[in-house]
Amino acid sequence: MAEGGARADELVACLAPLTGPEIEAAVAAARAAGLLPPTSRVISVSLAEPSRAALRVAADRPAPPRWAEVLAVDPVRHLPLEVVVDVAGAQVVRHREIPQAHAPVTLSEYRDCQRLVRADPGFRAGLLRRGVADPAQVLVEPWGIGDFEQSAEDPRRLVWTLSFWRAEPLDNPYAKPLTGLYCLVDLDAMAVLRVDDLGARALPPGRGTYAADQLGALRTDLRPLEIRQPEGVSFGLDGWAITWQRWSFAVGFNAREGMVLHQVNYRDQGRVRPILQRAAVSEIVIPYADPGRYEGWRNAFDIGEYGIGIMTNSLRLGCDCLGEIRYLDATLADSDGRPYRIPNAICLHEEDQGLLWKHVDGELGTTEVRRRRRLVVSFVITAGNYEYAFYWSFHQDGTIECEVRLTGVVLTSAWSGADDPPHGTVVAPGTLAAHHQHFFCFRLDPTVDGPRNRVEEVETVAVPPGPTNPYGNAFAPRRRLLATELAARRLCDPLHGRHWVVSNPHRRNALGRPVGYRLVPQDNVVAFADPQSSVRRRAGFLDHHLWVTAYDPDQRHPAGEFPAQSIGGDGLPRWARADRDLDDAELVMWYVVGSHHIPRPEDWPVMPATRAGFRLEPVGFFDANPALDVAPSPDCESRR
Ligand code: ABN
Ligand code: CU
Repeated sequence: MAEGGARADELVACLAPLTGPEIEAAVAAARAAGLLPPTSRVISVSLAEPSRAALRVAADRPAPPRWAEVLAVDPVRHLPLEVVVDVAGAQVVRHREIPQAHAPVTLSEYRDCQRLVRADPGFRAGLLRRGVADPAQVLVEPWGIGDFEQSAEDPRRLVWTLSFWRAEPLDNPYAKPLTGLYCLVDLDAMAVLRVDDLGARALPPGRGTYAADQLGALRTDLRPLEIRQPEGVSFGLDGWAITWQRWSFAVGFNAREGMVLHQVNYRDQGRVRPILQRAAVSEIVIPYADPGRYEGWRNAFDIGEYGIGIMTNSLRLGCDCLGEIRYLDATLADSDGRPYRIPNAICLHEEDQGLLWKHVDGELGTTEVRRRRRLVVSFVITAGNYEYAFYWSFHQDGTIECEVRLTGVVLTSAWSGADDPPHGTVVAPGTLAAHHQHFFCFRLDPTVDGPRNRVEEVETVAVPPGPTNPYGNAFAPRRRLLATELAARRLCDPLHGRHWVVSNPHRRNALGRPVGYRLVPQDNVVAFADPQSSVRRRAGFLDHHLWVTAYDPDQRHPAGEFPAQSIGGDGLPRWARADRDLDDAELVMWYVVGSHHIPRPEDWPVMPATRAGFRLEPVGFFDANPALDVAPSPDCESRR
């Protein structure tokens, strides 16, 4: 760092999420400048993150100023508004109105829409036809309408609603789906446009009970399992900056993506080596397979249409997280632009994860064995019926692991047809859970030992038998440079061990090879909806599991900035058409992982968590096993 440059801790601080006073100052400045009309509703107030270039020049200049991005919707003019404010100076830096875009649902709109629908006479008549007298017992879920029902020129913000009945106040509402009763709501005018009653179906008889205090006898044969760290945790937490073993990184949080990781570095023999500039889940989409009227519209974009930061849970010690835990609180803005806190939004803890490495030398009679410990940073969201828990883990061998656990309650319809319906599973009497898929698009900004990287695809092929392979046993990895954006749109191929290596052509390890990290897929699946279907057009990123793009600070979200009601084509498919050069460039990798869900009775009434994810593993980044110097655990000194 040059004289006068920002210190590392100042660079981390400039990526920290906005504080409550900063949110207040930004909204006040936007209002004072007349850029937030009184009728406007605030969607989010988030840190306007400095670009990679701004962070780079800060190495020899003061840290970039903190800017807030105030995103609001003007429901009268049907426009999203964006105001960027220099927080310290209370100055508007830039602002824009975004025509032809539909803003996501705000927190207040979500609740107001529920109230509105419950009070609607047409909806109430539909409830009565289903034997439901009290609308207060009805759960109403506003769902993004996509490009159904509306022309592209129609600027109104529409949602449609699904509803479910709590027959008793503490019941699981998804046990009584009010199938066939749908409302179309104009969020801007906050008015019910239409109630469609396609005919009542008999409600399932069950209650879908899962709460401990309603289930009766619970198991009593588990003895306590305690996780204790009597000398405290081994990680350091300084504001939003985290250090553990050789790792350092900063945590961020925003209303749209939830938790974000910044500046993931590894200290290697005194040298701080960058690996990722940024990592976050950047879109979630759930295409459902039921072709029925309205059922065929279900395909939530939980990030772009709502925001998963605002869906983030407050975690509880001993419940969500076990052991010696540290939490970070999140601060977001409500629809009036006032800050509010989500206590314990992010959980940090260490975990013993079994073996790290071991060898027994039979002749010498020696055993060397090391336990694997990892640092886990996590947050959990509730998106209507589902929970998604996101875990980012840092390992002692240089691995970064990202795991999503999917749990919660499957989305249901009332069903009186065949026992073996083609598009779903009967999970309980009269209760149909449609087949569906959950896709997560992760955005990873690699900086493997420096800002300029390249990505190669590696897969293993059999060598044809012949003079160079006389025993027919040979096989070899094949590497192929993904040189441009169109060439870098790839699918997984687990049968050939396909993975992608991001490397730095300017830095070599002790063996003379470029240093790299590989993105290793785990279970994955293709999207089955037709390529011309609404959801596939709007979530064009589903066409491939891997995309690599040239870094552009304005290309942030894989289905576009405003996927709500989009007609499709924006985001990754559009950017990749530029076919920019990716060799030795500032890159962004986008990994799309699908969790395929053909529901089973065991998923009812609440799903045991399933997993989806990927790993980033060093490949020639180090000269040898970087976890060699992990000490044996106290009970396990080397044995001779
Ligand atoms: N999964 C769609 C959704 C998101 C948030 C709230 C309700 C429903
Ligand atoms: Cu599912």
